Amino acid sequence: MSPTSEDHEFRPGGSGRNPNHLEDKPLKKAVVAALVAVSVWMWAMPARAAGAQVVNVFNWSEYIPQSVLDQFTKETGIEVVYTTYESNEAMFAKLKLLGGAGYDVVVPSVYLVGLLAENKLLAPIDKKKLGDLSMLDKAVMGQAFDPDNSLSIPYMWGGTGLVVNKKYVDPATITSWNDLLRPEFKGRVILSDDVRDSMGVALKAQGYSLNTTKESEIRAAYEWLKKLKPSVRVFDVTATKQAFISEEVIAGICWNGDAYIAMQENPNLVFIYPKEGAILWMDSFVISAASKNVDNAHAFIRFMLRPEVAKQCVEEYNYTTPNVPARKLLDENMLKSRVMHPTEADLKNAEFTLAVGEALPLYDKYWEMLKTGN
Ligand code: N2P
Repeated sequence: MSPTSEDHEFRPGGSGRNPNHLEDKPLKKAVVAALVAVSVWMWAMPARAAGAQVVNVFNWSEYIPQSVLDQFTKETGIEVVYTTYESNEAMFAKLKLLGGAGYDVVVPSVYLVGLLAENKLLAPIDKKKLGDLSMLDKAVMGQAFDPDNSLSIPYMWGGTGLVVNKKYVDPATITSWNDLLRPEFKGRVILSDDVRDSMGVALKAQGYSLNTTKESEIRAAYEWLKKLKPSVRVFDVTATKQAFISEEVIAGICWNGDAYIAMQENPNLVFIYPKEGAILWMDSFVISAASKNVDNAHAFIRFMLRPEVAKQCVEEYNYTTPNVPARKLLDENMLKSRVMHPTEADLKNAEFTLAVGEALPLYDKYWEMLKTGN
């Protein structure tokens, strides 16, 4: 996918202040720092072939190129049995049902790592088997949910923002999540079929933290989404790019990697980080407690950490890698893209999606009420 100059068209939001945005400060500060200062070390480490010949990888769809999986098999002789999911919740339900059996490597968002661990679904990661980890941005390592990274190794992070089609609206007038409610978008809005993303948008739109545990605020998010629902054409995460490219939808929420790709295909699309703050997430490699191929799982993660491999994943899916030397290998257009690499100002008021503990069932309850029309 080769970037065009349109990729750089970008509309940051305003500078509204949100008193609730600081909960995730360490991780957010970290990634901002990471984007600003890129170090220069080089790293390369061959993956080690292991005895058994298979690794079962359970991952988000469209997140690791087939060519990367093939290269791993070619080098190690380990076959990758690859299955995908479309949401953290679907992945969690499946792991819980099976006690993690049949899976070796999984790639949850960080807000799920604690829950997976509490449910005894994670095996410890032996960092010695991963070799040198210094290529990973220190800023995103050692976060509160896994202080010594003994359970999770960062893979990719990204942001959820607004996409609008400038054929139908002047993007200069779009600065807020609340702009989704504008009458000209009626019937042409796409929302993420992802509970924390869409509830997060509704919380941010009203100036709340997207990690709130207060029922009154979670309920207010549901009410906001209910108001928006007549405008919504589709809730989706797999066909989002296509819906924007074909102009079936003209406004909505979108992961930045998908937005970057859609913008190459349809130059009328514009990506905006709303002034109330974008939604950030980070996905990490973990090993299933029931893994029967623990050495192969480590070999796979180790392979994925090679800068040359991480670079291929970024080039294909356009999210941000915590692998510092991999960033140095990227095409200049990608490095300059504020869709892929937001500035500190773009991330003003942004928050990482973190665990909400016992409030999670409340999110699920209101999300189900919304989807079923109650
Ligand atoms: C890419 C998956 C993005 C993961 N298709 C969002 N956490």
